[in-house]
Amino acid sequence: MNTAYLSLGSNLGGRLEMLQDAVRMLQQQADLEVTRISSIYETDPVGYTDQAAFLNMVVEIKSKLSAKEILTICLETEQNLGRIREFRWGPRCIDLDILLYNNDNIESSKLTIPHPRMHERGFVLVPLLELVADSIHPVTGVPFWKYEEVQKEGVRVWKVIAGVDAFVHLEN
Ligand code: X6L
Ligand code: MG
Ligand code: MG
Repeated sequence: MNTAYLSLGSNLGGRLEMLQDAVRMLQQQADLEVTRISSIYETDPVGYTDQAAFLNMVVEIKSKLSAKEILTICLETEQNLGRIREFRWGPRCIDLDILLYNNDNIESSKLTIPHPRMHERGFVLVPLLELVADSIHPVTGVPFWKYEEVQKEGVRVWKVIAGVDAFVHLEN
């Protein structure tokens, strides 16, 4: 069994519903279980800053699938939720990125894991730290908690959720 961490983000449409629908779609996949979720954070946009604030969260999944197969599921989930890629770093109704896959270091044309800049991005790191505070970055060897200093600015807790089941059943 493999453990992976996915970063989810939305800044278009019903942001919370987008995150919920994405987690529901992941949960409905055979051979994949969403085991834990972080709190939901509202985060200032980075990269291209002239866009609406995001909701971001991180989920833990357990699966027998390969990282490549998980990537396909992430892209299909984005498609099913109607993602249209207008321009690089622009607004999106849903984004799913693979952050970690076990302690593997994967470098292929389509996939780089660990996500190369995750430890520089507060909107990724802060929710991830809720789930992996004691783990060590597979490439740098630095414990994740040591990155916490980096970028907590522009990252605010928006909603704390009791668990995966509470989240997928949460009414708005
Ligand atoms: C200089 C140049 C500094 C580029 C930062 C950072 C670019 C992040 C792209 C950067 C740079 C990204 C989200 C977001 C995006 C998100 C929030 C990206 C890709 N996605 N901002 N910006 N949440 N808050 O999910 O991550 S675009
Ligand atoms: Mg992203
Ligand atoms: Mg992405």
